[in-house]
Amino acid sequence: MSQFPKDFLWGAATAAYQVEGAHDADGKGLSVWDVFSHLPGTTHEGTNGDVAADHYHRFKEDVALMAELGMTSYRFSISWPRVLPNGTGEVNEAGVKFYSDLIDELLRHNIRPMITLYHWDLPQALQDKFGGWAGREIVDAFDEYARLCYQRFGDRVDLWSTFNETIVFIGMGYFTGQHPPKLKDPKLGIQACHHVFLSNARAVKSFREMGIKGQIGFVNVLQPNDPISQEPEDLRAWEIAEGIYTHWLYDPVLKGEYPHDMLEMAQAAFGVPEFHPGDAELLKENIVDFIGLNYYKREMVARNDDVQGFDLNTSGQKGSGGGMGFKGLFKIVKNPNGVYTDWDWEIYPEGLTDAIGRIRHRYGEVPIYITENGLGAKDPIVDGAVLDQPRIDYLSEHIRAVGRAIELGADVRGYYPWSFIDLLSWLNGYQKQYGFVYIDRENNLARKKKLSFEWYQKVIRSNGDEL
Ligand code: BGP
Repeated sequence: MSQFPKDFLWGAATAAYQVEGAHDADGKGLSVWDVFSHLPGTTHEGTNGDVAADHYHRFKEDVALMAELGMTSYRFSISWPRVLPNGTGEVNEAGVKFYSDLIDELLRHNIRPMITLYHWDLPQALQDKFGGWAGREIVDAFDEYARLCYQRFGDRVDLWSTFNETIVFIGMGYFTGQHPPKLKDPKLGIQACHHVFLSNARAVKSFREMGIKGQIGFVNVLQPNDPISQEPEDLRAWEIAEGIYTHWLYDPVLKGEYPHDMLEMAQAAFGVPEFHPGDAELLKENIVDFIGLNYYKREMVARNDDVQGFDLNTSGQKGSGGGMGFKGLFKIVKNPNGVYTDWDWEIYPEGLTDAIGRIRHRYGEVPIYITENGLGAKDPIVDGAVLDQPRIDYLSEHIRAVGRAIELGADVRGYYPWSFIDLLSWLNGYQKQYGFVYIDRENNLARKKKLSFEWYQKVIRSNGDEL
């Protein structure tokens, strides 16, 4: 008997910049990623999302494949500059129509849409105008954008999330300089992150004021960190890593306030976040309905006297990255007993059960969706067939881990592997594949079902019994 509830959602996920392509079609404005990815040296071999999977033009074919797969929900994001080319003001009706048609097509196939409002592709116009997330004006701009989406799509869509993985677009955008706007300015980053929390709260408030029928949540990376030893310095480093990766990102949206210890540390070190009158109340009064969890790996953490920066493996050659950490706080080290992907991500399914437990322990019984989970790999092709058995092994172990969390009482309502189809990996190009559907980039982006496609079909049909 399956542990998964009868109405459990079996989905898959994508994000606009990574899948749509059509980066300048039909009146779309530029996003910060359209600009950043064209700067020399920013991404793996200069890859970008100009064409991506061309989902913009082929969404009907893709939705038909989703239906064949048996998906009951699809998580995708809206490209803000596609609907508001300047970030605010004039609406691009052609962009609105694309999403409207996509939603209708999904509903025609009984696939429930889950919309992410922000998956990193900020309108470049707002970056230029007031520094994007660093400017307080972003809170009004995001609210205008969110209201437009609720107004146009809220009659047909009842699952929404405001943000995807703030730790990544703020951390890599403002602390390590690997995403736009390419800054290494922690003070500005902490303030920009505050504006994200305010924007979330305002958009949640608007959602409720407008009476949209449905639920609105926030999507975070779920990354259990474990200390490499029980030495006091490693334990302290681990506490700080947990404070940053988890408490800082989850508390403001689930408790409506910052973790006090971390807030004191940030204010002592940098004098931010700066609160305006009303900020604390806005956060407190608008906590989200659910939390979306993106789980890929855990990290082992140690004291750090030497490493500054995050030298990522973006090639898929094991061991090609370098040190990762913030000097004086913590660093990420390899687990000597761990199993790793070619991108040096630890494969650790039990971490998913544990980390859900940690969330319940800190925040109580909040509804949970697993909004991303998957294996990035260069899939083997044998006689034209894409034999991605390692992905099947990875996903089946992780679905078991979700099942165990449910047995332990967690309110997990859906599972969305990353990704439905092969798409652009932000810094790793098209060689890091995640999809159930392969795209032949040599043959007019033809779609081809992988071995995992058939396997996931069975999983869905059996409601998680056949893994
Ligand atoms: C998450 C993002 C996704 C996706 C995924 C895989 O952080 O929300 O957009 O890219 O990670 O990461 P990567 O493409 O770096 O392997």
